[in-house]
Amino acid sequence: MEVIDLRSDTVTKPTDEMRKAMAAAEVGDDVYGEDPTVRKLETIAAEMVGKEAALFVTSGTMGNQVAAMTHLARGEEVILEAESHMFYYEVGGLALLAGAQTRTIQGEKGFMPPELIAQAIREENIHFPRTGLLCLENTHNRAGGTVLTPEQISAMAQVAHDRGIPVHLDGARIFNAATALGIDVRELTAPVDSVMFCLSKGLGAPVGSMLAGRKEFIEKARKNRKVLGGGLRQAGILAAAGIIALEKMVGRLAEDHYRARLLAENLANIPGLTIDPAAFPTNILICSVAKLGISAQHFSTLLARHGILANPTSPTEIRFVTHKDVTEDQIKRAINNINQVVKGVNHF
Ligand code: TLP
Repeated sequence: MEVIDLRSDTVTKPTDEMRKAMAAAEVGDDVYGEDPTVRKLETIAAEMVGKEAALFVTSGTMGNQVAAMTHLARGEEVILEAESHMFYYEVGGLALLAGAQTRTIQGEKGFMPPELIAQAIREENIHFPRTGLLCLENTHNRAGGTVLTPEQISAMAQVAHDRGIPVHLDGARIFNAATALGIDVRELTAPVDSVMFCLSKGLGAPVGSMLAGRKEFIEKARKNRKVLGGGLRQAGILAAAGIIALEKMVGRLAEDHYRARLLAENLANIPGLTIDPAAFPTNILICSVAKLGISAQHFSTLLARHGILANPTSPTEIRFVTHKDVTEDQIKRAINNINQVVKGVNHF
């Protein structure tokens, strides 16, 4: 049976060009700063997001956590959106690794009203922790790949900067955001102090993410990466694929968005499923199965029997993610199979 994997863009496999570049990569010991391919990737990455320096890390989670460890002193408070990846999906790393206390704000599609951020920032008081960091996420995963505009990012960052608080951007899918807006990614990264973005999601590299920021910040971050066991040796093998991800794969993300739109519009026509296609501007869709009268987990199991893989994100919602390894034809077959599953559930 053909399997169409819509669980995540993390499932993408490296391209042939990446595999060839990996095999041919010039390497050295990166802990000594001697891997030319890693250095090249870090230079390209920093340039692309308009920052002084960048650091290759093994995963998005590591990039975010290293950023938090580098910005924060232990016992400080970090402000972040209530559904953000750093709060929701990073295994409590902010508490465990950065020793930080979290203060969440319920946002709207990832946007936190600046006045709520201002209210959450702590005054000086002997009882209070110091607010040490504001984190943003673009695109916002749990909101369904929603996009923050440069104006929204600036408005949020400004409130923190006015009080001397740095801003970190979880930009795991920042190139999806820039693609959806039709702007240079630097417009989205200029207002923040540090940004993490992933090579191994829609961009197709097998492993790795980048953390970018000012030179001194990245030097400190390099040491924090080492603490976590992330000081890699001949990592040029991985960086070689990352370079292709940045140079060749950004331009095709619009295809993933187009396919997500096609899928969303068709799901919207299936009675029993609820989705507003206009709410999902990039490659992530969240669809409610509440009207079907079965749990999202059960629906996911039924889909898997028809070769469609998709993850539940709540008891009533299921997430579909498009990516380079799912063709337009496969999306059409997925629509057909999803329809069959819904018809099988009951009167739908
Ligand atoms: N997200 C994964 C899962 O962890 C949920 C996915 O399948 O979407 N920031 C954001 C916004 C992310 O979506 C992710 C991964 C990360 C950070 C972490 O990246 P990795 O998986 O490389 O640690």
